[in-house]
Amino acid sequence: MQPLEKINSKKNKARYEIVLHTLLNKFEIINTELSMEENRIFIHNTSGRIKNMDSIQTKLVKKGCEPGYEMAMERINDIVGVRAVCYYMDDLYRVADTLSRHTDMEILRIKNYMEHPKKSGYRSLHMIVKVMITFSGKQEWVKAEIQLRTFAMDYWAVLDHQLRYKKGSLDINAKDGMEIEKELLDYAGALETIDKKMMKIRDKIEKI
Ligand code: 0O2
Repeated sequence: MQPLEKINSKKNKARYEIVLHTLLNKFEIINTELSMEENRIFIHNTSGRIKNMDSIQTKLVKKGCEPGYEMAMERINDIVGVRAVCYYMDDLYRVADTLSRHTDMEILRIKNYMEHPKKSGYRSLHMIVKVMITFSGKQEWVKAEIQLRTFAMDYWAVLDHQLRYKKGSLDINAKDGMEIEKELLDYAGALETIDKKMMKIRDKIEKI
């Protein structure tokens, strides 16, 4: 078994940087293409990160895996992760569909947390993909995760993520902890309702 530290080799770091930029570039291309077709912008902002070794190790342990290099390659899909925040819920499908037509990318799995939100209330459209890059003169496929969210989904997830550090010390089975989890779930539902209403308003305006 090779040590997990191999993730941080110069070659791997460069490889992941290339994948990150390739995907962020795809978002820009798609935004240009869709705004030409529909006369409006689809993607408001994008971000991306390369997962650090500690997070990879924590995730492997959580999955019950030996924290080695091969295991990370096999089980961790989001070493490279990019996110696009879009305006409306149906924009996420449109962006995903446009991405799926890129021949240098293959969709391995779609996790539709809009249709099936996580029990925390988390909503988003995740795509596990493999991206083809040319690196050191050779073509290779590298796995990555794409997260597509609306503003509302992102707003909830960012606050939830921030609160999570504080929630970490809460006993979610204790009364207070359970109440907080329930409130966050309720607010995720409320934001989903707003997301749907905003889509309706957009359609109404477009008809006028
Ligand atoms: P970070 O900081 O975003 O990197 P799997 O490999 O499919 O078994 P995985 O990768 O945990 O499991 O899959 P999942 O749940 O589809 O995606 C995890 C990512 O989604 C998280 O990444 C978060 O970005 C986001 N996410 C999932 N659930 C929640 C949630 O309840 N609240 C918030 N705020 N975000 C969530 P990481 O690796 O946890 O962290």
